[in-house]
Amino acid sequence: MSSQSQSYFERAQNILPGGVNSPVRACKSVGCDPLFIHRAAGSRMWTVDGDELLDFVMSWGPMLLGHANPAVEEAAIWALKNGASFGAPCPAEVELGELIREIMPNMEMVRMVSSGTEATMSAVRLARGFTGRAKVLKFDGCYHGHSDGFLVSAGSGVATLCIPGTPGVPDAIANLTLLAPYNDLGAVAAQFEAHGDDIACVIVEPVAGNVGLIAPAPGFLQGLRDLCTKYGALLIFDEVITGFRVALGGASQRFGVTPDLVTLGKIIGGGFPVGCYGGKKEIMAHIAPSGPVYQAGTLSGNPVAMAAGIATLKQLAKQDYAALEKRTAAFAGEMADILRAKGRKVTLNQMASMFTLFFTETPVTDYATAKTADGAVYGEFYRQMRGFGVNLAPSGFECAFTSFAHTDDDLKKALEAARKVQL
Ligand code: KE4
Repeated sequence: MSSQSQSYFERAQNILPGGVNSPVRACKSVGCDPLFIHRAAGSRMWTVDGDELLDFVMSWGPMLLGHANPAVEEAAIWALKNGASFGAPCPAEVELGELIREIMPNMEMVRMVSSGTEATMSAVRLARGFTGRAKVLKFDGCYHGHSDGFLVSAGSGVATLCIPGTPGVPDAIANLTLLAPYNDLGAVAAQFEAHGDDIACVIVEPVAGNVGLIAPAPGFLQGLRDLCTKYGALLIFDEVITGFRVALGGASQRFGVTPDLVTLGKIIGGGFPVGCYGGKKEIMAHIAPSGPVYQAGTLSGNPVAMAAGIATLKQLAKQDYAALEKRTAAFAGEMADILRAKGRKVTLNQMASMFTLFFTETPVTDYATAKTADGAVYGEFYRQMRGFGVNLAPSGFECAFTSFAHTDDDLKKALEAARKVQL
C-alpha cells in the first residue's frame, strides 16, 4: 500500500514540475522519492505518515534556532494578526535594518527583498550600475541563486542534477560571467589582468556551501579584497548561508575581511521569505528611489517576515556560537570516523554549525576536488540514514546543518544510526 507521502508525490508530479517547487528537494541524485512533511519543531520533522525525522537540513539553513521557535512564532503571529502585507513602509522594516547594521556594521545601508536570489541578482545589478562595468566573476561550483548570469558552473541543485549549463540563458548573458576555481587567487588575478577594467564585481561564498562545504584557504578572502580594490571592482560576499551562521556577524566578522556589499537570506527570515543586500552607504545610495539603479518588490519588507527576522536575530544574539561549533565539530568528526571504520574514504569539511562528508580521500578545496567524491555511496548513506529516521541533505553537493535546538541526545541518535549503516 502506498504511503501518504507517495500519494502526495504522485499528485504533486501532475501539478508541479518534478513534483517539487525547488529541484534539489526532489531527491533525484540520492535515488529515492521525497518525503512530504506535516510539521516540524525543534530539531525534528514529522512526515505526513507520522514518521519522525531528526533533521540536519533545517530548511537548507534558515532554521538555526530550530523549527517552530516559540519567540519567532509569537512575533510572526502577532504581526499576522495586524495584517499580512501593507504595500507601504512599516516600522519593522526599519527595526530589522538597524538590527542587521548593529550586527554587521559594514552594512551601513540595506534593502530587503524576498529571497537570496533577489538579493544577489540585485547586488550584481548595483555593482554594474555603480561601476559602469558589465562582467561578473564567480567561482566554479558556487551557487548564488538562479538569476541567469549565476547559472554558469553553479553548485547546489545545478551541480546535483549535473546540468552542464542551463537552457534559457543566452550566451550574451552567460559570456558576461567570468569563472575561477575556488581558492585560486592566481586564476582570479589572471582574469583581472585580462578583463580588469570591465569587471564590475567578484561575488563569492566566503565559505562555499553549495559544492558541499569548502573553507576559504588562508589569505583567499583578503586576496580577493586586495584585487578588487586594485582594479576598482566591488567585492560581494554572498552570505545567504554563512550570514549569522559562521559567526553572528557572518564571514566578514569571522575572517576580518570587509566586502563592499553583502547578500543575506535564509536565517534572516527565520523561515519566512526574506533576502537582503547592503553595504557602503555611498554604493547603496545608487539604488532607486535614492539613485538610478532600479530594484523593487511587492512583498519586500513584509511585516510578518520582518517580525520573524527581528525575533530570530534577537534570539541568535543570545546564543553561544562557540559551544555549538565545538559540539558540531565533535559530532561530525565522530560521524566521519564511524564511516572510515566501515572502510570508506571520507574527507570531512566542517565550520561552525555546518559540515559535509565527502566520500573521497582527496582534500576538498574546490569544485574539481569536490567532484572526486563518490555520489553513489553518498546516496546509499542518505537512504539508509533516512530509513533510520535521520534527515540529511539529499545531495552530496550540499551541507548538513546543526542548530541551537539540536541536543546531545539528538547527536548521539544520529551517530547510532550511522553505526547501523551498511556501506
Ligand atoms: P534562494 O533564492 O534559494 O533563497 O537563495 C539563493 C542562494 C543564494 N546564495 C547562496 C549561497 C545560496 O546557498 C542560495 C540557496 N541555497 C540553496 C541550497 N544550498 C537553496 C536550496 C534550494 O535551491 O532549494
